[in-house]
Amino acid sequence: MDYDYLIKFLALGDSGAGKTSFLYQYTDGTFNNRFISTVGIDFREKRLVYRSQGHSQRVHLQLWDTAGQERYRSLTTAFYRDAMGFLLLFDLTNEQSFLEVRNWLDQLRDAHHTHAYCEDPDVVLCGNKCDLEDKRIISEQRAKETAEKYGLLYLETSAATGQNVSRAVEMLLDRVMRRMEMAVDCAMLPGRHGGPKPGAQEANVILHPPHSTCGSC
Ligand SMILES: Nc1nc2c(ncn2[C@@H]2O[C@H](COP(=O)(O)OP(=O)(O)OP(=O)(O)O)[C@@H](O)[C@H]2O)c(=O)[nH]1
Ligand SMILES: [Mg+2]
Repeated sequence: MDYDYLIKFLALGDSGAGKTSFLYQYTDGTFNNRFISTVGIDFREKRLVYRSQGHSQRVHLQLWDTAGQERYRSLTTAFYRDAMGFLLLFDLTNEQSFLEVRNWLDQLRDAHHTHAYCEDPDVVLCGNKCDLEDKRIISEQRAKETAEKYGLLYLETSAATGQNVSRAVEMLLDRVMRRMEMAVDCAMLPGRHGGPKPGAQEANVILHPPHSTCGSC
């Protein structure tokens, strides 16, 4: 194993919003104008180094790409429980895809009680296709208000030009890594299950792919 963390993210949102294009842009730096709708589920991978407070961690990112089409819904929602964070995409030139954001969040919440890592996972909302400014229907203000209402981070992205694509993934990674660090800190508090006894020396924590990333302690 030549990485410190295996992190699983999942992209969701309406068919045509640009999930597959976004992930290809992120992992390969390429973009294809042709629309080949995803059948079921797919994934892409990327290695990166996460730096925080002077430490470097080697991260293996697994990016699950779900089909937006309704007919695959029962298959794709089964993958929600293993994801540590979510990229929720809508198309800035398509009002319906924006209105569906609420439904996608409801489906995420339905999966919460069976979620393997956390009851309240981190979500970055991406208003995609921001390169198509002349076709834009959803204003940045409107999208930001929605993101705020649902407690999501928001970025305008373009899978075509690459604008904010890496930033969206890195923002999500930062949230997830902070959550994990908090979970470890909580576990190490005196008197907590698995933590050092009062008076014990501070332990050296070696971090491996987490089993519990929920930072609410
Ligand atoms: N101009 C522009 N076109 C985009 C962008 N992202 C995706 N597209 C185009 O939009 C279409 C749909 O993109 P996909 O990435 O296949 O959409 P998807 O969300 O994966 O769709 P499903 O697999 O059906 O759920 C394709 O023709 C892409 O080339 C973008 O940021 N800008
Ligand atoms: Mg797709």
